[in-house]
Amino acid sequence: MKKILIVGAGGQIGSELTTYLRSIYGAANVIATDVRECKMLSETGPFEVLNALDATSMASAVARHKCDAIFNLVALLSAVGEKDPQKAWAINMGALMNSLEVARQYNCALFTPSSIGAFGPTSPKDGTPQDTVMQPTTIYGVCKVSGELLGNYYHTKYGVDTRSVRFPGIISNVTLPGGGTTDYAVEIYYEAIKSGKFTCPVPADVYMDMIYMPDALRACVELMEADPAKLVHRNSFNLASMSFTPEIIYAEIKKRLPDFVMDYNVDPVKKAIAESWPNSLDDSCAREEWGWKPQWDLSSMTDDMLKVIREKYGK
Ligand code: AKB
Repeated sequence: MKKILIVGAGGQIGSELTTYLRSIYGAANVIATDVRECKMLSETGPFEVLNALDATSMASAVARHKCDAIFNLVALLSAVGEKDPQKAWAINMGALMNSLEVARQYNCALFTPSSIGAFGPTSPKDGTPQDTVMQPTTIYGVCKVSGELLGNYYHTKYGVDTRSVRFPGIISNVTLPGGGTTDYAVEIYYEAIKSGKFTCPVPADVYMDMIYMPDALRACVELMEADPAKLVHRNSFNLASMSFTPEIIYAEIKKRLPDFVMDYNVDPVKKAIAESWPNSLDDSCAREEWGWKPQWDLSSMTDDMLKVIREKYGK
C-alpha cells in the first residue's frame, strides 16, 4: 500500500486507523474521508467530505489521489441496525458495493471489516471455526455475510485484492462506538472513571469476543501487507484476542477500583443479539496464513484503558 483512501474515517475504527496508517505510510499518503467534517483528521493530513453512497465522488477521490488501497469502514452496527433494517442494508451494502466497484475500476486493494456478527445461533458457540454455518439473525450480520461473499466474488471473478477480518467487539479510548452490542465493554471503562457506577445492558453471563484497538489496527495492516500467495482465505478471517462476560470485565475493573459498582438493565435487543453470537472464535487460520498474534489481554487492556481515560478527564 502506498496511497490509501479511507471511507467512513470519522467512526470508532477510522479515527484511530487514520492516525496509525499516517504514522506508517506518511500523513500525505492517507486520505481520510467521511460524510461529516472531522477536525481531528483534517488537522493531521488530507481530509475530504465524502458520502460513500456516492460512487462517482468515491471514484473521483481515488483517481485524483492516485490511491492503490481503500479501507471501507462505513457501517451501521448491530443494535442500531435493528431499528431500521432497510437503512442498515442501504448504507452497509451501498458503501461496500461502491468500494468494490471503485477498487475494481482503479485496481485498488480493498479492506472491509466483517464481524463476529456474521455468525448466528446455529454456528458452533465455542471455538467457532473459520469455515462453518453462518446464519445471522440481525440485518447487520446479514450484511456482513453478504459482504464476505461479495468480497470473495470480486476476488475470484475480477481479481480484486479484497481482504477482511471478522472483528470482535473493539475496545478503544479515542472515539466512542455507537449502536453496537459490544459497546458496553467500552462504556464501562468511561463510567468507572467518570461516575464510579455502570448499568449494563447485556446479561451478566454472556461471553463475546473482544479486542483492544492497538491489536485491531495492527491486524488491518498486517493482513493488507501479507504475502497474497500465503492467503488461503480472504473474506474474512476469524480474529480472536480475549473473550469475557460483563461479570468478568466488572471484576477486572473492580480489582483496580474497589468502589466501582455495576447493576443491570438488560436491553432485550442487545440480549438477543449477544446470545446469538459466538462465545469465542478459533483464529488459527489468521495465525497460520498471515501470522496474527494478539498482544493485549483483559488485564493489560484494563490498565491502559483506565490510565488513558483518567488522563482524559483529569481524574
Ligand atoms: C457490534 O457490536 O455491532 C460491533 C461488532 C461486534 O461488530 N461492535
